[in-house]
Amino acid sequence: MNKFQILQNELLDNFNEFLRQQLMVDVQQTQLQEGMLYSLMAGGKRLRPFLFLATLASLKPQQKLTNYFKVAGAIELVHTYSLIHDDLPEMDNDDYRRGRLTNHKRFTTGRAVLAGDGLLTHAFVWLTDNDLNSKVKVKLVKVLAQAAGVNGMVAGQMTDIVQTGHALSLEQVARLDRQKTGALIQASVQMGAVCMHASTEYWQRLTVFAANYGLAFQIYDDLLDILSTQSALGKDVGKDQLVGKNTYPQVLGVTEAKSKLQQTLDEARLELATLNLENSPLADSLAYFQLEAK
Ligand code: GRG
Repeated sequence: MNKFQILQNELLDNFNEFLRQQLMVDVQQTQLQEGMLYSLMAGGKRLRPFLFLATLASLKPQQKLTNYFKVAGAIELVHTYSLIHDDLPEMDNDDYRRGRLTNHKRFTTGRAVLAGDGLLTHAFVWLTDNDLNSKVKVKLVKVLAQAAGVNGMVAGQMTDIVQTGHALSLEQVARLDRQKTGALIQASVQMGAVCMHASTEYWQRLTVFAANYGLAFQIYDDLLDILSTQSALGKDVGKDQLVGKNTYPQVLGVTEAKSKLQQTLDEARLELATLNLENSPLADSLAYFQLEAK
């Protein structure tokens, strides 16, 4: 097991239990609580909160990591809201996520919109209702709101829904991915840097690491999508069959997208090595990206 996996092993059950208990205490309206819990406890990987916790662990905090669960939880609340809204009929119109009915299929669209609204809003309660100092809390609010908001995830989602079916250039795809998926991943690492009062150099290098991580995450997700389709079809998926998807593999082709992924991971690793963090839990989080067997 690597250091990132050890961290997950030690804290994942605890963190999941924290999320459930805290939400049950905080959300008094029964149907709202039910809708929020349905998606929050649906078996997500908790990648973003654990990137945040791994950043803390790598920088050796004085406090226990469990003291940061509300901040880690806030990131997961925002992520979960984005998935519920992304699945809605007027967005991606998905019936299933994580192997079960999407929130709107289970509860109606109105209730799903409100569960998402509740999760997004409540994230900022958790960010501020904790024992961290006020300056740190203000910075956390700013980093998360900017990543999730009008020049981050919401902007990426807007581009995505209006551009589907229109071919984008590589630069446009990169921008879309950076906003839609990368911004929240980047914020997760930055929020760890904020909590640890990181110097400018650490902040900048961790930001570059996280930007590369976010990009790798999206390319990897798109590649897995194609590679699983290929193995189901028993043949290669050609570039022309990917049209309208606006992904790296569509623009670059599968082979080029794989080397772009590798290059992105190398760049991420280099930033951490410069900070002497090459053997940290954060560096080990890069082991998530495994294409060899696929
Ligand atoms: C509705 C404002 C708004 C934004 C939605 C995140 C997002 C923006 C859409 C999701 C679309 C999607 C499936 C993108 C691929 C990458 C991605 C974010 C996958 C889901 O994240 P995981 O794999 O999910 O971390 P789990 O289920 O593990 O939490």
